[in-house]
Amino acid sequence: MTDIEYDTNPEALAQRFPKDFTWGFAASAYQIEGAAREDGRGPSIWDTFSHTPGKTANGDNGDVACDHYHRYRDDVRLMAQLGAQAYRFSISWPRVMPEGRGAINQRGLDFYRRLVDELSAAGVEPTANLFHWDLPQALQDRGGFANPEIVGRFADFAHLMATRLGDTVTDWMTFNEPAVYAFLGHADGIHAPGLTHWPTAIKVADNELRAHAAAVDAIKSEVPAARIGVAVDINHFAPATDSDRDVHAAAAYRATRDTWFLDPFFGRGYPALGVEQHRAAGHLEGIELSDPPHGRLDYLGVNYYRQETVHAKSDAPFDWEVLPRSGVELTEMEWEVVPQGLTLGLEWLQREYAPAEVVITENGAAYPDTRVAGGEVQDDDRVAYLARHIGAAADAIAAGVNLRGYFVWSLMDNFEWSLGYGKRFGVIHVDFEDQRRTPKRSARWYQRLIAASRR
Ligand code: IFM
Repeated sequence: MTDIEYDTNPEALAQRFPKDFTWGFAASAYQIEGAAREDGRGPSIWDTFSHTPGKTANGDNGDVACDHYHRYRDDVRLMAQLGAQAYRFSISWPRVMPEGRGAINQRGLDFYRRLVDELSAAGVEPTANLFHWDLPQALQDRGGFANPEIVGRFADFAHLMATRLGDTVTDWMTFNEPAVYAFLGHADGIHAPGLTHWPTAIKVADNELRAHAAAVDAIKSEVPAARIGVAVDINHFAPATDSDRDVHAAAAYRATRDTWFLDPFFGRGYPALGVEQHRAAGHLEGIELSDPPHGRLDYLGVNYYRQETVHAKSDAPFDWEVLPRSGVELTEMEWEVVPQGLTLGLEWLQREYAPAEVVITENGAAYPDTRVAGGEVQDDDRVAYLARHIGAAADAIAAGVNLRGYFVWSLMDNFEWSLGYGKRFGVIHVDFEDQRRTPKRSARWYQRLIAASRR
């Protein structure tokens, strides 16, 4: 795919978006909050996983992270100074329900109340995400998302949060990247809870879809005007060559991963190609699949980062690998930078599913951030990445996609899961020794774009 040049001038770029387009910042609880054992918070599966030797780079964990639990006021102030119109945060389930069911932790609820009040006072619209992977350990001990009882538990949690925050929060997300949670955590074993059993991963995915539907009912029963979405991670799947094998492998990869969630969310049940591939690979052993309920999405959240180039090793199901294509620019994650993949992905979603609205709920990049001048990180690579992807988003709007908002990932450098603190995605630099926050050049660039969008 040939890359397209985009204007990196933020003022020019802003003019390509409708005036009521929303520009925001995104983060998640375990990655930034810290205060892991404070004020009655219970342990999550990420506490367990990150404290298990060998599971994360350098043994890093989220015990302190960005200490956002104590510094949220300063973080909101900084975000507001940068012009944020919206902020997407997640709620730590074990902070508000330490065991995931039963007893409620008022001090945990108070934290989120203070956070949304602070955001409102600063004129920043909150988007509350219910699940960004930090399941209460006590629920994992009962089988976690593989146990169907989770559906009711999740609905109870959603209902609790709707009753406590629904007067202020209109925009909700049920799950962030349900495929990553199900498959990286239960089949690949590289995320919490660290399991490597495909049939379990399939059950987890199924219960996520059912829990989503139950949570929609629970939230809407309290907050009828709520706008509820989900964030799926959609990469651009490209066959390594034009061979039938590679083309088929790329299609099969998409059907077993992205459309495995998208089709049910849009009321179509599981995709036939995905079922065929999972079944042939033995992933459905002992499972009677039935189609989950319609997701009734008010908007579809899209997390886009990269192209994934799929090489078939044979014709066998799941016998493929994703390797960077030679000559393609990479981020520090070794992710292929292909902005046009975002345009194509958004156009495909519009054609295929016609979502009511689309919001880019994450987009951003990790870079080493070693160039510093005048105390500010000169992250020209991140500026170029953002400019090209925001340009690609504007192309999608021009092509008819009903895109309503964009959240940069991430507000600040944070705990990048099994990769620890080494991979920095923030537009705000965090010094993890003293917790000092310093906006990078990319934050200043984004600030100019948001300011220009208001003119
Ligand atoms: O940091 C993660 C985030 O938690 C989910 N989406 C991808 C980001 C970068 O890997």
